This record gives sequence, structure tokens and C-alpha cells, in this order.
Amino acid sequence: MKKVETLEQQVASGIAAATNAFTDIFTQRITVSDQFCIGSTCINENQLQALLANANINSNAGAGAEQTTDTTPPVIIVVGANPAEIALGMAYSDNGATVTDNVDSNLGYQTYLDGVFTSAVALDTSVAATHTVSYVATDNAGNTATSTRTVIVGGGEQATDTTPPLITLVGSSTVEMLQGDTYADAGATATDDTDGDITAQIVVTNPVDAATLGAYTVRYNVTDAAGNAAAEAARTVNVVATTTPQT
Ligand SMILES: [Ca+2]
Ligand SMILES: [Ca+2]
Repeated sequence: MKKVETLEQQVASGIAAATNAFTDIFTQRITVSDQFCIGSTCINENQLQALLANANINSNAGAGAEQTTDTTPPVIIVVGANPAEIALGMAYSDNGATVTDNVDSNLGYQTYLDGVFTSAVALDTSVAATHTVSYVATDNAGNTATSTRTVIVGGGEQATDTTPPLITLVGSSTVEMLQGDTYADAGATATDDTDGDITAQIVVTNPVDAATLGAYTVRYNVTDAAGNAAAEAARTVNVVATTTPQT
């Protein structure tokens, strides 16, 4: 009997030990809640997410089956200067943007000039102004992103125009007129590399006194919008006496 009792006790204690060991294992798996294990291979939550994200990209590249919701908008990078500055009258060519997305590839973008959709950015550079070019991209899950470029027309003109205008006399640089006649100056024209025709802004200094014999100098000066002064142009006017009696 004592042997049996001993055997029963041993069986009982063996079951208890096995139960404890099972409980330990069970508890361990529950306790290590940030790991998922098959056999001796375990991964944590971050690794699992990376695995799923990677699998999602691969599946989309194939049959296009979307199993995971994409909530990340595309990334738009503006190519070239931002802000971009362009002188008055110069042709503007927009460098566009590049679009990347966490899921989709080869996404295009739409372009807006000052809020108005445009297929090609056609900037009016005849007027000094600041414009906004917007690039808008939407991925296949409907997430939208926008990036903008600021374009300043005429903003850099003061610093970049260092070339003075050029004055051209109309008519001869030396003229002769009879005393007492009316002097009509033929004038001059002026052009500038940046401002164009600035003839109207020429300042003429005309000291000719037709009633008085002598040599007079008519002077022409002009400056461009950036303050560059043209080389002065001049004309000599000789007021001479009548040598033959008028009939
Ligand atoms: Ca996306
Ligand atoms: Ca100039």
C-alpha cells in the first residue's frame, strides 16, 4: 500500500510539475506580448508592419490588388529655384516637379498658375509681379499633396541690369543755321537692354539762341530704370550771319 501511495504521490506531483511547466510556457508567450513566434522564429510588431507594408507594395506592383489602405499622400519636390526670379521681358520656363509615393509609382501632377489650372505655365513677364505655381498630385488611394513655387517677375532687375542705355543722334552732329531763323532740333533716340525704347525719357538741354551768333551745344542724357546713365550725346549748332543778301 505504501508503494502504491508513493506511486500515486509521484504521479500527482508529476502532473503538478507538468501543469506548472505548461503554465510557465503559456504565461511566457502571453507576457512577451510584443513578439509573434513560430517555432524558434519571432518577430516584433514593427517588423511585422514592415513585412506587411513591403508585401503590399509588391502586390500593388503586380496585379494591382489593394489590400491595405494607403493613407500617405505623395511627396512633391519642386525642381529648380524656389523662389525663382526673372527679369522683365525675359521668357519664363518652368522646371516642374517630381512626385514620389509610398505605394504608387509614376504618378503625374497637375499645375496651377495663381490658382488657375494650366497645362503649361505661361507667365506674363511684361509686368513686375509675384506669381505662385502650384503642383498637385493625388495617389490612387485619393491622398492629395500640394507644393508651390514662387516666381518673382522683375524682382532681380535692380541688381542685374548694369548696362547703360545707348543714345543715337537723329541728324548731323554739327549743324549750321542762319541767325534769326527758327531752330528745330532733330532730336535723338535711346534704347536700353532691359527697358527697351526709352526715347521719351531723354532729357534735352537746348541752349540755342538763334538771334545771337555763336556755337551752341545741345546735350542729350538718359538713364535706365536701374539707374545706369547713358554716355551723353551732343550736337553742335552754329548760328551764323547771313552772307548773301536775301531777295
Ligand atoms: Ca500614398
Ligand atoms: Ca540697362
